[in-house]
Formats: sequence, C-alpha cells, structure tokens
Amino acid sequence: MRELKGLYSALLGAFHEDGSINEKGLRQIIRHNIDHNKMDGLYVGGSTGENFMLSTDEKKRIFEIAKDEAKNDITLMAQVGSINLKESVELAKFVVDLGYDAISAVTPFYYKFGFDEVRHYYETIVADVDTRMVIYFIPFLTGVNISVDQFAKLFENKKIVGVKFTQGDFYLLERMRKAFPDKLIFAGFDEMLLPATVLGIDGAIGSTYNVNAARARQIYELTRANKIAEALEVQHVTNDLITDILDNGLYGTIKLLLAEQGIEAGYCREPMKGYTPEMRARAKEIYKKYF
Ligand code: NAY
Repeated sequence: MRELKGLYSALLGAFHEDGSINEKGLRQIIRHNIDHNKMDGLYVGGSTGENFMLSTDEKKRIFEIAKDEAKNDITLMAQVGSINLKESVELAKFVVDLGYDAISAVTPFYYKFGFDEVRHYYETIVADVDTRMVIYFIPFLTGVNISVDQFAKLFENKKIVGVKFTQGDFYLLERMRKAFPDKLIFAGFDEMLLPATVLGIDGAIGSTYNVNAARARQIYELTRANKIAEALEVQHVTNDLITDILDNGLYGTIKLLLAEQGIEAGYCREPMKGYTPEMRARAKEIYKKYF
C-alpha cells in the first residue's frame, strides 16, 4: 500500500472559457506538479478543483484524466464528498476501480446535519470500498464543526485513516495530534504550514503548492529539522505571495501564474468570475515579484 504522508497539491481545475474541461491544460498541470514541483501527491476533486460546481460525469472525467496522466508517479487522493450521498458512493467506487490510493470526503454541508448524520455519511461512503478515507474538515466554508470526541467516533472505523485539517485553530490541532497519534493529519492552510508542522502534521494539501511548491517544501523540511528561524523567513515570503494571490482572486490568479510558465491552466468555472485586464496585469506583477 502506498504511503499517504507528504505534500500534496490540491489539483486545480482547467476549463475553457465556455466552462468545458480543458483536458490538455489539466494534463499539463498534473505533469507540472509531478515533474517540476516534485510533489508527493495530488488531491483531486477538492475545492481547488472547483469540484462542487461540476456534474458527476465531469468529476469522473477529471478523476480519469488525473489517473491516466499520473499513472503511478505520485500518490493520488480523490475528494468524492457531496451532499448527494449516492453520488459520493458512486464516485468512491469509481476512483477505487481506477486505482486511486485513497479517498477523501468533505463534511456534508448546506443543511445543518447532526453528528449522527455526518457519521452515517462517512460510514456509507466507505462501506463497500476497500480503501482509506481522509475526512475533509473545512468549517470556514461548510459551517460544520467536529469535536475531538466526535472525531474519535469517526476514527473507530479503521478505513477512516485521517483528516485534512483546513482550520486555523491550533489548540484543536494540538488536541487532535495528542488524541490520535496513529491517524494522519494533513494541514489545509498553506499560510499556516510552519506552525502546523511544529504541531506534528503528517503532510499538507494546498492550492498554492501548484505554483509555490519549492518554498512549501523548504518550510516543511526546515521546520521538521527544527530550523524554525529559517523556515519562518520562507513562510514570510510565502505569506506575502498568498496575500497578493488572495487579493487578486485565489484560483484564477494561481492559473494565471501557471500561464506565465507556459501551462494552459485556463479559466475558472462560472459562477466564479472571469479575468479582467487588471487581474491579468496584477498576476504578471505577482509573477515577476516572487518567481
Ligand atoms: C482543496 O480542497 O482544494 C483545499 O482545501 C486545499 C486547501 C486550500 N483551501 C481552499 C479552500 O482553497 O490551499 C488552501 C488555500 O487555498 C490556501 O491556504 C489559501 O488560503
């Protein structure tokens, strides 16, 4: 079984201006992450992949393209979560058949699901598939919070091996690390990679790693080697970059930065906005400043 620890790029979606999948661009982004960025893994179908705006067939096509392009060159984790539980079950089976190394699922969102419903959701997704599940915990977007005691209940299922922790609450992260030394914890906020690494994460999954992989690797490795002051210098530059990216529009700007490197990352899916001339110009400035 393949190791799941390490640094993953959250794979961007690549779309044509009309919103259809840009397969050529998607393949270029995947290769860039493997050959140039030297990532340990790819997180396919997450927020960064604009997954929640896609049809089931489009999600399947992206899972297929990623596996076809990456083959066994990199660890592949597929985000299959959806508030349509039947779709999640179908996607989980689909990616396991494709040979993905693990699955992940966002907590069910929009309705105020109780914990029993959240637990039923995860148990149902993993029931008929022989794979490892990483819970996608991102309360700032879903509104769903899970306590340490509730995580303990979810982790009773041996197929549920970890959590992608997109949360800035370091007290909770420390409590989780202490309570679950054998579960995998992946940090989900790139701007907090250093402190999360200090607390003993097993890896990280991020959107900005598509363009900022070398600095992310430095932060991760320097921190693990206890060279905190050096790691902090790199985190400072990284956070200047992330602040500029967030100000200009997160996924669109990452795509424009990839375009500066000759990668056809394309457009974002509507209702995410298109590119204004100002946004394109600002992305060029950001590229010159940091790369
Ligand atoms: C996902 O599913 O793609 C992720 O959650 C990856 C983690 C990213 N979170 C989101 C919501 O995009 O990399 C982070 C994030 O973009 C970055 O830290 C900037 O805030």
